[in-house]
Amino acid sequence: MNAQTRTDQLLTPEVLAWMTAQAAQGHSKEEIFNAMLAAGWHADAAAQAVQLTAEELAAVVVPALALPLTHNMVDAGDKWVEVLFFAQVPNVIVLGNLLGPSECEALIEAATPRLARSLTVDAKTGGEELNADRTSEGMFFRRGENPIVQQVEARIARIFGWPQENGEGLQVLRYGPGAEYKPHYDYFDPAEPGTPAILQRGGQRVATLIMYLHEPEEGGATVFPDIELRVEPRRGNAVFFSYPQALPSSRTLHGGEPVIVGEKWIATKWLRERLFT
Ligand code: PD2
Ligand code: ZN
Repeated sequence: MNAQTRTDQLLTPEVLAWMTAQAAQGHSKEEIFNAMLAAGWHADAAAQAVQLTAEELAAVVVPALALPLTHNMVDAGDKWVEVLFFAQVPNVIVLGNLLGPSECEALIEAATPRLARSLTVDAKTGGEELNADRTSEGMFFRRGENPIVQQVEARIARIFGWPQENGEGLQVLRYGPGAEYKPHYDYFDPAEPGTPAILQRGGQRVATLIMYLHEPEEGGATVFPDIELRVEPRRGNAVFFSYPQALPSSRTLHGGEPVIVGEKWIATKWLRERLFT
């Protein structure tokens, strides 16, 4: 890119041509975005440009409901799962009966001895840090770690048409009274210095599935402030949402409200663009 495009921050034909060529060479939108940052673009302008060209150059493929609906149910192979809520943009789907009670119990039992105060990925370094916005305890299963995990991962892959290999290991979280997860985005912020290192392992997160393993007596809803959606935690149910671009305009800001009475347990599956190792 030449100096002029850097300083006026406009999507000139030259910039579009450069972006088209980058995409044709197989560079991801994150790589194009990072190259633009390195060339002196402001993060907002680069994000806007990447968003526009992503639509023009190629449809961004993200996980989505991949099975036909029959009376609001999908045949997930080993069980029927109910679609309780569906929004197209952002794509948010609430599923009923994704997990059976014994699957929820088995996941809780296997996770319990391994719980530790939750960490989040530190966007500055790519490492992990204690986060005051997240007052739960958690653990990660390895992908395919045990038969229940395998069964759940296979079901998720079928329903959302996304390779199991592109998924992170299942994370189980336990929230006691007062514990919450303040509103955030699940994608890695492209403007943070630690993000390129994180993206080396499977690219961006493109979708989240939060499965409720145990419902509190009061509190603990998952909320999406931008779309005024509130999902009550019900054992066996789940909420899915995708974010084709790592931008606030994805409107996937979401949080876990404080638990008031009882315990809330969830299992979260984050889906990446590519093979997650
Ligand atoms: O527990 C929740 O409701 C919740 C809210 C926001 C979980 C997550 N994010 C997550 O696991 O990313
Ligand atoms: Zn989240």
